[in-house]
Amino acid sequence: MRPLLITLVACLLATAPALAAGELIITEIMYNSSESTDVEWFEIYNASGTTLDLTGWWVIDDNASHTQVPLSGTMAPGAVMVMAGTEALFTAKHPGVTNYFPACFQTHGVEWSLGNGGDQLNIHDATNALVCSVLFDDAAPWPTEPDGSGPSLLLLDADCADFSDATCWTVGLGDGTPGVLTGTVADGAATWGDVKALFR
Ligand SMILES: [Ca+2]
Ligand SMILES: [Ca+2]
Repeated sequence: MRPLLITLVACLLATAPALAAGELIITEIMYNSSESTDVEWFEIYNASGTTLDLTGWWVIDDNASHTQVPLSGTMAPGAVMVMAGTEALFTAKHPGVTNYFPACFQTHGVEWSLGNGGDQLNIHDATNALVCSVLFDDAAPWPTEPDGSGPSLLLLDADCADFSDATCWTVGLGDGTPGVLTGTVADGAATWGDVKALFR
């Protein structure tokens, strides 16, 4: 192997590969719950097949001047995590759910919330690269039941090319299933194929 090629290969091995699209995805969004004060949250899923170190990663809504709210910790392959709007409201409604981030988007720095008329969620990695984006709406072709009737917005097609495509989303179960995929898969050992089968 020539020295230049050896150097190139060494560099590739030493550099963590960039996350491809669809490898960390938002799987459920509660933007307008049935309460008079919304109990907001969203759920993310590590579909990358590798453990992700979320140090330095952050999320923001559709307003770039809003506070960048940090993700944190690591996520094993298949792991699911929730970010709540307000911890007290979230834990009061979902007392059994413990896999949520310490930072909450309605109470970390300058408050922002998920608009009841549609909004955007953007997850960035530690290099500020955009790794997941969902632009959702409360009107057709988006499901309208999540707009205050109780259910969440639930990802239907995990292979979606564009997660802002309304056809990728459906109406969630009950008051949502924060922290577990469709309320049945909480097992980090589940394969991506298992999960995809559940979505179908
Ligand atoms: Ca809201
Ligand atoms: Ca869920």
